Amino acid sequence: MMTPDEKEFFLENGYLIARNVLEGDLLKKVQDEFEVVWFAENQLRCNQHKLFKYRTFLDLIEHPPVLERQQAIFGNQVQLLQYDFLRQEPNDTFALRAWHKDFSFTCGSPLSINTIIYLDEMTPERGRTHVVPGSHRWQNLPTAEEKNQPHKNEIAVDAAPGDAVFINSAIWHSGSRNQAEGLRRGLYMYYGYWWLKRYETDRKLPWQAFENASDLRLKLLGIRMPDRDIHMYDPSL
Ligand SMILES: O=C(O)CCC(=O)C(=O)O
Repeated sequence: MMTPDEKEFFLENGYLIARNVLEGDLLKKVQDEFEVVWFAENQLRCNQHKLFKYRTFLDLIEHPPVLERQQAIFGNQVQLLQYDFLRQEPNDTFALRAWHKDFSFTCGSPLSINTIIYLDEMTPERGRTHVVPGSHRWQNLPTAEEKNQPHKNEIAVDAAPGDAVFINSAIWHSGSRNQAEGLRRGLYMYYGYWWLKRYETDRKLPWQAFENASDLRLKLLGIRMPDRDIHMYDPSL
């Protein structure tokens, strides 16, 4: 699912755009159910603690075009760290740029990867995601002056509904303001090594996440470890 060229590009630049990660009936189902879940839940903090109640969104954590690309980087050591929705109405008040790293630890290889699956056409008016290629190798965070300004080396992610961007969580990136007519919606699936702490581990995940859960799902949820513990762990397992 991740060709050697794609992997090289990702490791070098810190991001990778993948087309048609969701398509056809599945894309339509996800777009429709996104709205149902968003309004059924309280429209805020729509993360794994809510999404796992819904089969469609639970199943997506194992969706091969997403998971196999994570496995291309993390092997069998992959865990889901966080999962949520973003839904921006037209004419929202988001900043045009808000540069940040999701995870500030500069390392020779990716420790975690955020995956954004877009549900709407990402045009300049809709407020595309921006990344600064190569910035995953930088130690520094954006300064107060840089934080809300376009960056001279930035790249805008053009995407159709169902396309995704995989971003090394240490890359400088930014969302943007929705100045288009329709919604700006995305699924944010954040994976990393099994020995990283998942987000919000102080709260129990919904029981539906564990119903008939496979070994793979339990590993993705950080419940089952690939080995007894991390000591002398063999990454080829
Ligand atoms: O919505 C986007 O384009 C980027 C969101 C973002 O910055 C993030 O997930 O950390």
